[in-house]
Amino acid sequence: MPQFLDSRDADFDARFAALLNMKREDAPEVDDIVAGIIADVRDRGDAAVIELTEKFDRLTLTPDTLAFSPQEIDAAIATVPAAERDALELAAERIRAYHVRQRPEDARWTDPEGVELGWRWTAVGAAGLYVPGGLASYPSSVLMNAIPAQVAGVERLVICAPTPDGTANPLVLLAAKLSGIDTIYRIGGAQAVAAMAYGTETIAPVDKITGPGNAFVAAAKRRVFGKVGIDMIAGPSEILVIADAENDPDWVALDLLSQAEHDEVAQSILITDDAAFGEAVARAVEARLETLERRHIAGPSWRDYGAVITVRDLTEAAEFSNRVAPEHLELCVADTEALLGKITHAGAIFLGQWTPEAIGDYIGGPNHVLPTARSARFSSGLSVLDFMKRSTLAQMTPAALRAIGPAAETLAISESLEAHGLSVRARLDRLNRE
Ligand code: HSO
Ligand code: ZN
Repeated sequence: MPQFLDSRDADFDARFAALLNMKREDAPEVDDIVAGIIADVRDRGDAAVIELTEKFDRLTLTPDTLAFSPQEIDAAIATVPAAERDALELAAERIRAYHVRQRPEDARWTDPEGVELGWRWTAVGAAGLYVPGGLASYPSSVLMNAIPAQVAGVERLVICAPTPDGTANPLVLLAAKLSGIDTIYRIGGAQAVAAMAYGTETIAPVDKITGPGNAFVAAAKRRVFGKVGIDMIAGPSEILVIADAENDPDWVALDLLSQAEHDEVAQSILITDDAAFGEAVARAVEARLETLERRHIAGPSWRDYGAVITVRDLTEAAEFSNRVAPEHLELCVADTEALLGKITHAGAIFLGQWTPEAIGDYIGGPNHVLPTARSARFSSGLSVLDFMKRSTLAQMTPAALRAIGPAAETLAISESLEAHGLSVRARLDRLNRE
């Protein structure tokens, strides 16, 4: 059974706080091992990567076979059934169209003192995308990471995707091809992250590494941060549904289960203003759990971390949702716009009962790489901007320097930075002589 909370209950505040602070991730202590792997790859390059791949993935590679050949990629892609190919192509198109709109504008203006100011955006030079092997090897995540990079204008885009025992996922290769990936290396783990960050004889280093991975990959990304940029470290998935009684309990149950099935420590929460509806949803979840293929994952997630919260009204629902700051938020209410106006923290918001969260995972257009573990309070999902950076621009004229230069000189003197002050004064003196 999930937890049932009611905002009218005396112990509500304490129980809600406990729900917020629930520890769902038990990060294993892998940092020392990862440090060793990174040092080894930095020292010995390809040789280390090849040895570690043999050890962890039981796959024997040479520098020439670290990457898939174009023939191997095409042969694998040819096995993808037409329906899946079409679906992936539609997804890629829609994700691209959405992300094109995120391209930022440069700006340039002249202020009242005559100073020309502005900024301009440029793309990261090279990006590396990590794709996990095994259960969480999602083609949709390849699109979600690679397309924003491509739209940003990243020139070189590579993937590292481990192929334990040599088995590659053809859909991952197709997704890579659809999103403009240049090279796919069949390596994984901390060794792949180290190779992308520091480079080897065969693998050219990149400037930014994104994509999900296991504890080793996460620890490696943390360690190479600074040498390269990284995206956020993704935690287990979360969904919060705010629903009134005018919903089909089975639909809401399935939406809750759609994230519960990702991970035994995923969290699904329902907030409703109708207690009987909440109970109906909980019953529908139990009924679905009897046959769901992934019931061994979704069941524990729902029972250990799931919650049904009854509130007095939708204003209260928004308030509690904001405190959770969920990765995914569904607003299944009659007046979605009114409720949306009260929402301040959520990674991705799905409006109305015809918008299951799974649409956002695959085909809607917005990104599915989103802030977890309440980090939607201060961060956003992956976007084109994550693969770009902004240079500021300033251009003075003699008149502008006369107007604002003396204040710079004053501040420089007050900070005891003489050369700073003199760099301004030398120019002002020349103007005064002319
Ligand atoms: N909901 C997951 C992403 C995903 N779902 C991939 C299906 N495939 C994390 O936001
Ligand atoms: Zn999902």
